[in-house]
Amino acid sequence: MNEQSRSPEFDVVVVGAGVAGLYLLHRLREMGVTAVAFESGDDVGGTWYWNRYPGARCDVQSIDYSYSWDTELDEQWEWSERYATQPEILRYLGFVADKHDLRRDIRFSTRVDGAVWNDATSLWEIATDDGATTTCRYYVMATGCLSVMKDADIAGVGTFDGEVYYTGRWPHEEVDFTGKRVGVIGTGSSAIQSIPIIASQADELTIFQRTPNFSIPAYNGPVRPADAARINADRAAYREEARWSSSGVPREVAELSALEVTEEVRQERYERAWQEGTIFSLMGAFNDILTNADANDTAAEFVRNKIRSIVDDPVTAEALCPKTYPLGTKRLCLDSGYYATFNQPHVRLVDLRENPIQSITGAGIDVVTADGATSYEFDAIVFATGFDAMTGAIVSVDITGRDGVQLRDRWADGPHTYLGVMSVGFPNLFMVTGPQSPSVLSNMALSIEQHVDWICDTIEHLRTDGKAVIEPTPVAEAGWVRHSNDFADLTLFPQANSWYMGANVPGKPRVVLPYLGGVDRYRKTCDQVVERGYLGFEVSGEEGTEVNDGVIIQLQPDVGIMIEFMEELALPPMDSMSPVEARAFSEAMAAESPAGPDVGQVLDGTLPGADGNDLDFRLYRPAEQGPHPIVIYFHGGGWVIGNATSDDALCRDLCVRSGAVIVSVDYRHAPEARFPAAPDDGFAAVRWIADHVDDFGGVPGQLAVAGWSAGANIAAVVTQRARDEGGPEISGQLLLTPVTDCDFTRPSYTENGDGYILTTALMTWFWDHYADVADRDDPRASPLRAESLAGLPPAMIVTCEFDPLRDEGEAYAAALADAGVDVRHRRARGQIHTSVPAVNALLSGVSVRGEMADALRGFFPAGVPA
Ligand code: N01
Repeated sequence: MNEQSRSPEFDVVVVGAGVAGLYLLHRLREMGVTAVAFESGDDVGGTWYWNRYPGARCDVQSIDYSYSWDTELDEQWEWSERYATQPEILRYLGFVADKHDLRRDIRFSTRVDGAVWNDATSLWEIATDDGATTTCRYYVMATGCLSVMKDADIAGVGTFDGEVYYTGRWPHEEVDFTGKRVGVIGTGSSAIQSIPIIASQADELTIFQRTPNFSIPAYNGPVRPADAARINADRAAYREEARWSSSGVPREVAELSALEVTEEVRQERYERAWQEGTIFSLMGAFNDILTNADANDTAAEFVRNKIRSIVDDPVTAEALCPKTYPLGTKRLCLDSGYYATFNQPHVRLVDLRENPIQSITGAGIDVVTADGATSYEFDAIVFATGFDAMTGAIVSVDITGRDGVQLRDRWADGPHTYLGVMSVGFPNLFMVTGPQSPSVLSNMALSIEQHVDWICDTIEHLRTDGKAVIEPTPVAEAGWVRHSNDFADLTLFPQANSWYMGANVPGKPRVVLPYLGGVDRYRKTCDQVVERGYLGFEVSGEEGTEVNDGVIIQLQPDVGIMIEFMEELALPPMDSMSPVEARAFSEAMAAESPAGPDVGQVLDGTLPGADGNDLDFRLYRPAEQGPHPIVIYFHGGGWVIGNATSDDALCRDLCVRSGAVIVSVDYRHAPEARFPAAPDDGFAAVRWIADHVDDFGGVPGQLAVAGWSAGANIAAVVTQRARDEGGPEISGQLLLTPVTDCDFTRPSYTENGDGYILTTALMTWFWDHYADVADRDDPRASPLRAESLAGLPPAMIVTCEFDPLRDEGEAYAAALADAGVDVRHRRARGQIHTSVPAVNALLSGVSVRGEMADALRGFFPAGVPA
């Protein structure tokens, strides 16, 4: 018998008997695998077992925060309120455990202390606090996202002589604060839920607030008839809609920006969201509350005004108003009378930003004041100071994977997961709703079901395939972490010191912990990983090891969404159109695109082209006082489509960011005017502008060229001609995804030839309209083929990872560098040919455009305002 075929005591060990652990046990039993769950509490419930503080409730409606896997429950269990209390939820979980006889597979009052992967046996060895070791093939951490309390990082903790309570470890026996002086530290969800109830009992209540939170009223009561009617009309359909929604709760998706409606409409929507009383309503009122700081501030100010209208004392009201982070980037709270509690005479707020805690003493809490310290004396102190969220419960166990590596060491700089479900070096270890999965940003009950299903299906797949071990590949994991961070970077979340960022725990790495792409996108991705043969996993069994390496999502998140949207529109390919149709089509698309930023002045005019024809131009002048350097810009469009105004948003953006005048000049188009009409016009325009710098408000000697795609081709050609034909002097060339060569054999044409908007077919169509085959080798068509590139001005070249033109742009950058030209090259990760210019439509291109503007500034070292 070889080591691998040794039988473990259990196929699966589960840690935790909360919402996740219970469903896992059920599924595993149905699959016919042996499983045991270890639970440190003495009953089921997990978070709902421990969080018994007064007022504890769910902040997602109970009709949503409930199991969908047992449809009988819908008939057997009726929630008494919209937001059930902790005791009711605990009863529900107990009911489910009884109904499915799950307790027999749970070892209560047993804590898992350590887990070691044995490479020889391919088994996990699980050590529990009763001294036992249990072996298993698969080890599942169903430990919850908010189960390990954060250490109370306050001086003197432990010295208080009175009663001490932690919201996350509330006693099982009733706590009565009647007649007592109580201090509460913290103003997160736990505090906000418990404070009104503690206030109703205590003689005096003092709340110590470091950072105020946004809270909205729950309007708790019976399930609203409209909600009940909706779910009862077709429960299965409702649940399915929830599975494919972004938060795990069916909701209308907002299509408008908060900034594109009138103040009246905005207020009306916010008021409606406020009245709805759900944590999703306000953030979902418009499509940019969590991505645009100005939009967010309109919602934040709405809530601040509500606080000011509820709280009588203006100083207290202002102290309760959050102002240091965007709404929703710290968990929004749902309350029942929280703000009104501060109108009661025996309730006071201590603002720790003004008077920080000095220490906890035997008698109470001392805070620092301008003239020393003030002491507050208490009979009881409640710590509502939060959790080591999302990673705390996982790394609190000594988990040792391959080669003796500890998970907590591997995650020292933040969690590394694939799909939030597994981590490299820890084979057969699964996490339910782990970091980098939607988890806490969604309806947890639903996300738990999705993860449990995925994990159980994977175990089933391995069994039927005769495989025993699964582990993500480093490439897949790194790709997922990057993708998760890319999503976070599109949002305002990184701006807050929240537990989402790990920022509430001193010393914890600051990274966005939950996945921000939404439940629907995440579910689809998990499904795709499976459909693509467990992409990104290494799977092994007695017959050997199979590696299916790869990255599931490589595009920038917003670029991927845009491509999906375009695919749904099923538009005809441009290369199936005539040039006239293609121009009309592209103009119609441009009309739908968001506008660019305001600039100081926009001026339209004409200037003479190469054959004396008029060329339209549009000039963009910065708001700052001139004169300014001038950048002559050539639009994209494959020499066939576009005009002086078609890249308006990009030109505005470049103008604002670079502080230069941008002159977007048109040129004659093919097929009416074929090669070399376009570069001839470009060169004529540059010469003419150089001769009229003063008229354009420019700085003499500060003239650069720029362009996108075919326009970048013209910019590159013009620069070469200026060098060869006696000027003008060009300070620099900014080439965004340039056409530099007529060679279609480079790998990027094959790798990215289809599916990324600009296709190989379309490039072929452009070239065919533009230039005879015999002309294409001409350096005025293919500037890469110039005899020499020496002596050209500095260049910035941007290429995009998923662009057929990527490799020729990079070849040009390399050739310029070889020729001794000062060249800066940026390959824009996850971008496509058309995405970087999409100003105000795609956020991920912002940093690239920032670098482009920096390069322009660098072309003109003196005289550009910073
Ligand atoms: O914890 P928190 P929580 N000195 O971290 C303060 C979920 N939940 O238990 O923000 C002084 O939100 C800290 O101040 P600051 C829900 O997802 C759900 O309330 O760090 N103050 C903050 O005010 C929620 O988000 C429900 O400046 C200190 C508070 O303590 C999550 O659990 C109900 C401090 C901690 O707030 C966590 O909520 C309850 C110090 N040294 C909770 N250290 C449902 O309804 C910390 N604080 C399902």
